[in-house]
Amino acid sequence: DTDRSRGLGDVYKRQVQAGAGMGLGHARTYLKGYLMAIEKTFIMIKPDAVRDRKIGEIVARIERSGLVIERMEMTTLERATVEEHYAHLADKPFFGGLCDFMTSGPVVKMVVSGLSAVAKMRTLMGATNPLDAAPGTIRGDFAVDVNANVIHGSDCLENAEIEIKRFFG
Ligand code: DAT
Ligand code: MG
Repeated sequence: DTDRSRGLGDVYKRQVQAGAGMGLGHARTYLKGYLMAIEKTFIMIKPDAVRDRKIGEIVARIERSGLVIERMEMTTLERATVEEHYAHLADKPFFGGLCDFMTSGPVVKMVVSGLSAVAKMRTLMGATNPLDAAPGTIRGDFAVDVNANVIHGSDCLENAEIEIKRFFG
Protein backbone atom coordinates (compact mmCIF):
# COMPACT_ATOMS: atom_id res chain seq x y z
CA ASP A 1 0.00 0.00 0.00
CA THR A 2 3.00 2.30 0.56
CA ASP A 3 3.95 1.69 -3.08
CA ARG A 4 0.52 2.77 -4.28
CA SER A 5 0.65 5.97 -2.19
CA ARG A 6 4.11 6.74 -3.59
CA GLY A 7 2.74 6.12 -7.11
CA LEU A 8 0.05 8.72 -6.55
CA GLY A 9 2.70 11.24 -5.41
CA ASP A 10 4.72 10.62 -8.57
CA VAL A 11 1.72 11.27 -10.78
CA TYR A 12 1.17 14.55 -9.01
CA LYS A 13 4.86 15.57 -9.21
CA ARG A 14 4.73 15.04 -12.97
CA GLN A 15 1.66 17.29 -13.15
CA VAL A 16 3.48 19.96 -11.13
CA GLN A 17 6.47 19.75 -13.51
CA ALA A 18 4.10 20.05 -16.46
CA GLY A 19 2.63 23.13 -14.79
CA ALA A 20 6.03 24.86 -14.66
CA GLY A 21 5.70 25.99 -18.28
CA MET A 22 2.23 27.47 -17.80
CA GLY A 23 0.81 30.88 -17.00
CA LEU A 24 0.41 32.14 -13.45
CA GLY A 25 -3.21 30.99 -13.06
CA HIS A 26 -2.43 27.45 -14.04
CA ALA A 27 0.79 27.44 -12.00
CA ARG A 28 -1.20 28.46 -8.90
CA THR A 29 -3.68 25.65 -9.51
CA TYR A 30 -0.83 23.15 -9.76
CA LEU A 31 0.88 24.57 -6.67
CA LYS A 32 -2.34 24.25 -4.68
CA GLY A 33 -2.54 20.61 -5.79
CA TYR A 34 1.06 20.06 -4.81
CA LEU A 35 0.39 21.40 -1.31
CA MET A 36 -2.61 19.11 -0.74
CA ALA A 37 -1.51 16.24 1.43
CA ILE A 38 -2.03 12.56 0.88
CA GLU A 39 -4.27 11.62 3.81
CA LYS A 40 -5.84 8.47 5.21
CA THR A 41 -9.48 8.46 6.29
CA PHE A 42 -11.71 5.91 8.02
CA ILE A 43 -14.77 4.76 6.05
CA MET A 44 -17.51 2.33 7.01
CA ILE A 45 -20.34 0.93 4.90
CA LYS A 46 -23.17 0.69 7.43
CA PRO A 47 -25.41 -2.38 8.07
CA ASP A 48 -28.31 -1.07 5.93
CA ALA A 49 -26.15 -0.85 2.80
CA VAL A 50 -24.56 -4.27 3.44
CA ARG A 51 -28.05 -5.78 3.83
CA ASP A 52 -29.19 -4.03 0.64
CA ARG A 53 -26.16 -5.45 -1.26
CA LYS A 54 -24.71 -2.03 -2.08
CA ILE A 55 -21.10 -2.83 -1.10
CA GLY A 56 -19.95 -3.20 -4.69
CA GLU A 57 -21.52 0.03 -5.94
CA ILE A 58 -20.13 2.04 -3.04
CA VAL A 59 -16.64 0.55 -3.37
CA ALA A 60 -16.77 1.28 -7.12
CA ARG A 61 -17.57 4.94 -6.46
CA ILE A 62 -14.67 5.27 -4.02
CA GLU A 63 -12.22 3.69 -6.49
CA ARG A 64 -13.58 5.64 -9.47
CA SER A 65 -12.88 8.88 -7.55
CA GLY A 66 -9.13 8.10 -7.63
CA LEU A 67 -8.87 7.36 -3.92
CA VAL A 68 -7.17 4.12 -2.88
CA ILE A 69 -8.67 1.46 -0.59
CA GLU A 70 -5.73 0.41 1.59
CA ARG A 71 -7.54 -1.88 4.02
CA MET A 72 -11.02 -3.42 3.98
CA GLU A 73 -12.76 -5.90 6.22
CA MET A 74 -16.32 -7.02 6.95
CA THR A 75 -17.10 -7.27 10.64
CA THR A 76 -19.98 -6.97 13.12
CA LEU A 77 -19.27 -4.22 15.64
CA GLU A 78 -19.34 -4.53 19.43
CA ARG A 79 -21.81 -2.16 21.07
CA ALA A 80 -19.04 -0.65 23.23
CA THR A 81 -17.05 0.26 20.11
CA VAL A 82 -20.09 1.98 18.59
CA GLU A 83 -20.81 3.86 21.83
CA GLU A 84 -17.23 5.14 21.86
CA HIS A 85 -17.35 6.02 18.15
CA TYR A 86 -20.54 8.06 18.58
CA ALA A 87 -19.74 9.42 22.08
CA HIS A 88 -20.25 12.99 20.76
CA LEU A 89 -23.95 12.07 20.29
CA ALA A 90 -24.48 10.26 23.63
CA ASP A 91 -26.98 12.87 24.89
CA LYS A 92 -29.15 12.75 21.74
CA PRO A 93 -32.56 11.03 21.82
CA PHE A 94 -31.57 8.86 18.83
CA PHE A 95 -28.35 7.55 20.42
CA GLY A 96 -29.82 4.20 21.55
CA GLY A 97 -31.39 3.57 18.15
CA LEU A 98 -28.14 4.55 16.41
CA CYS A 99 -26.20 1.98 18.46
CA ASP A 100 -28.90 -0.67 17.80
CA PHE A 101 -28.67 0.05 14.07
CA MET A 102 -24.87 0.01 13.92
CA THR A 103 -24.74 -3.40 15.64
CA SER A 104 -27.68 -4.89 13.68
CA GLY A 105 -25.50 -6.61 11.09
CA PRO A 106 -22.08 -6.59 9.49
CA VAL A 107 -20.35 -3.40 8.33
CA VAL A 108 -17.47 -3.03 5.88
CA LYS A 109 -14.69 -0.94 7.44
CA MET A 110 -11.97 0.63 5.30
CA VAL A 111 -8.89 2.80 5.34
CA VAL A 112 -9.04 5.02 2.24
CA SER A 113 -6.09 7.17 1.15
CA GLY A 114 -5.36 9.85 -1.40
CA LEU A 115 -5.09 13.61 -1.87
CA SER A 116 -7.31 15.31 0.73
CA ALA A 117 -8.98 11.94 1.31
CA VAL A 118 -10.92 13.14 4.38
CA ALA A 119 -12.72 16.01 2.62
CA LYS A 120 -12.94 14.14 -0.68
CA MET A 121 -14.81 11.26 0.96
CA ARG A 122 -17.17 13.66 2.79
CA THR A 123 -17.98 15.20 -0.61
CA LEU A 124 -18.59 11.78 -2.19
CA MET A 125 -20.79 10.78 0.79
CA GLY A 126 -23.07 13.83 0.82
CA ALA A 127 -24.88 15.42 3.76
CA THR A 128 -25.61 13.50 6.99
CA ASN A 129 -29.36 13.69 6.39
CA PRO A 130 -30.13 11.98 3.06
CA LEU A 131 -32.95 14.51 2.56
CA ASP A 132 -30.23 17.16 2.20
CA ALA A 133 -27.73 14.96 0.32
CA ALA A 134 -27.36 15.93 -3.34
CA PRO A 135 -28.17 13.44 -6.10
CA GLY A 136 -24.93 11.82 -7.24
CA THR A 137 -23.62 11.49 -3.68
CA ILE A 138 -23.61 8.10 -1.97
CA ARG A 139 -26.18 9.14 0.64
CA GLY A 140 -28.18 11.10 -1.95
CA ASP A 141 -28.45 8.05 -4.18
CA PHE A 142 -28.72 5.16 -1.69
CA ALA A 143 -30.40 6.54 1.46
CA VAL A 144 -33.68 8.23 2.38
CA ASP A 145 -33.51 8.17 6.20
CA VAL A 146 -31.01 9.81 8.59
CA ASN A 147 -31.44 6.78 10.88
CA ALA A 148 -29.88 4.55 8.19
CA ASN A 149 -27.62 6.68 6.05
CA VAL A 150 -25.47 4.01 4.39
CA ILE A 151 -21.91 5.22 5.09
CA HIS A 152 -19.59 6.73 7.70
CA GLY A 153 -16.54 8.86 6.92
CA SER A 154 -14.22 10.69 9.32
CA ASP A 155 -15.00 14.41 9.59
CA CYS A 156 -11.41 15.66 10.04
CA LEU A 157 -7.83 14.37 9.86
CA GLU A 158 -7.46 14.19 13.64
CA ASN A 159 -10.59 12.02 13.98
CA ALA A 160 -9.47 9.92 11.01
CA GLU A 161 -6.33 8.91 12.92
CA ILE A 162 -8.33 8.17 16.08
CA GLU A 163 -10.94 6.13 14.15
CA ILE A 164 -8.37 4.10 12.17
CA LYS A 165 -6.75 3.14 15.50
CA ARG A 166 -10.17 2.40 17.05
CA PHE A 167 -11.32 0.08 14.27
CA PHE A 168 -8.08 -1.42 12.96
CA GLY A 169 -5.89 -1.24 16.11
P1 DAT B 1 -21.90 12.18 10.02
O1 DAT B 1 -22.19 10.70 9.99
O2 DAT B 1 -22.30 12.83 8.73
O3 DAT B 1 -20.48 12.49 10.41
P2 DAT B 1 -22.73 12.89 12.73
O4 DAT B 1 -21.34 12.55 13.17
O5 DAT B 1 -23.30 14.21 13.15
O6 DAT B 1 -22.86 12.83 11.12
O7 DAT B 1 -23.75 11.78 13.20
C1 DAT B 1 -23.36 10.44 13.19
C2 DAT B 1 -24.54 9.58 12.78
O8 DAT B 1 -25.60 9.72 13.72
C3 DAT B 1 -25.16 9.98 11.45
O9 DAT B 1 -24.45 9.43 10.35
C4 DAT B 1 -26.54 9.42 11.57
C5 DAT B 1 -26.85 9.62 13.05
N1 DAT B 1 -27.59 10.86 13.22
C6 DAT B 1 -27.13 12.11 13.20
N2 DAT B 1 -28.09 13.02 13.38
C7 DAT B 1 -29.23 12.30 13.52
C8 DAT B 1 -30.61 12.64 13.74
N3 DAT B 1 -31.02 13.92 13.86
N4 DAT B 1 -31.50 11.62 13.83
C9 DAT B 1 -31.11 10.34 13.73
N5 DAT B 1 -29.83 9.94 13.53
C10 DAT B 1 -28.91 10.92 13.42
MG1 MG C 1 -19.52 12.18 12.18
